[in-house]
Amino acid sequence: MNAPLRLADLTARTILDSRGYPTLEARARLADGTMLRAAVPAGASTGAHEAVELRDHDEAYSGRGVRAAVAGVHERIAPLLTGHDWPDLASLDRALAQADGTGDYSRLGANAVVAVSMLAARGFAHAAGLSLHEWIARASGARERLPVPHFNVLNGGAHAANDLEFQEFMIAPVAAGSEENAVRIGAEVYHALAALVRRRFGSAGLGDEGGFAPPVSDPRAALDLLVEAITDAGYPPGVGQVAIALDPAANSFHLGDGRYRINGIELDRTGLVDYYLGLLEDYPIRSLEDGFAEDDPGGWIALAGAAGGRVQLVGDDLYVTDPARIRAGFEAGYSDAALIKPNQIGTVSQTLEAIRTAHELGMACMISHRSGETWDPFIADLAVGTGAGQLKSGAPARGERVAKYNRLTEIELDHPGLPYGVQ
Ligand code: 2PG
Ligand code: MG
Repeated sequence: MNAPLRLADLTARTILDSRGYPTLEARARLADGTMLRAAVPAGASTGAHEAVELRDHDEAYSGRGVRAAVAGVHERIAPLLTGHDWPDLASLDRALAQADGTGDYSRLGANAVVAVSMLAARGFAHAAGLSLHEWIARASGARERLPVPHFNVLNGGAHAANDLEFQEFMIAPVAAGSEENAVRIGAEVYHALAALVRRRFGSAGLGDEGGFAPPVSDPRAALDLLVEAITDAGYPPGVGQVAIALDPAANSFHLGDGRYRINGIELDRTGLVDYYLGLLEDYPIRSLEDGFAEDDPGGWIALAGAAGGRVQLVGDDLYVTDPARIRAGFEAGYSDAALIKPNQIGTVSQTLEAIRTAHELGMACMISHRSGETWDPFIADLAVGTGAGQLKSGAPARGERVAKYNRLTEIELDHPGLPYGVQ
């Protein structure tokens, strides 16, 4: 079933991401004339151990240009990959890693490498006569599943200009029964929230992921808005109904030494665990991501001891989609779930290995976009093909966010009968 891949005319170019900063799009042609494209997103709240993006650090785009990464595709990657057959994605991705030679992709740039790897995955799918999610399911040996979308409708932290320390407040229609219904619920709650925010605050800006950024600083005020919006839209808030998921992204309010500041109040590890327990008591929260900082293992262990089993604990900056870090974190008892972002680790093969590692350990996976996104819906196919059961792609608004949700409903339309829901 694994037909070989032969690429021609592999090129890259600079495009703008959803924040208006440069990112990289790769293009190539297959023997039958088919054109392949892939575009790479970029994070704002990045983990210290992520694969390294190549940025130009010159006068263009405040130093964020990607001309060197584009040049690397033309001068190093294209001569390596084009004009001969590749038997499978793993060997192509290994060749990319060897050509880079640094272990963190800092020579070729993880932005260049992941774009090419995503494009190659599309090529292998095409060569095998499969759609991308079907090919991913075969490559990863998983059973396909439509994920519960986690819509980030209130933004703070590094993604918004308000005073909310918590980065993401998401709604998850876990009982929607179908992707189409989940998207409808997400959009209706988003519009109910828009009306609520307008009534209460006059107007409010948007954050990077399309969620509202009202002038509140207390996470409880944001959670109250969410519950009210779910209710206003006519749905039942509840962990098994329309649930809430949080990504506090605690790196950004970690003062150091296990001390944190939320809404002007300083908390130690025990204080922060108690704070989260209070939120779990009062709100229908099903998932909590990066509740502690990536370099605070004591905090993670304390949180898992107090809240593990009651709420899904997700490691993002903590694991950076790295199979070894996921395994070590699981063995240390940090969390029971991993966030998955291909550009944190650098290739699609390594991303699939991270998901396989997590699933073999009995951990859950949530597939994720980045705060700076593009037209590319790759992660929607990744979520379905790996059967991860959960995906976050920001608000149910703005082209770069809905590209993913609309791809999920397209897959559902084309494959009636695919199961929906968290595993
Ligand atoms: C996160 C992500 C995506 P960023 O922290 O989970 O929502 O943000 O892409 O800025 O790292
Ligand atoms: Mg995160």
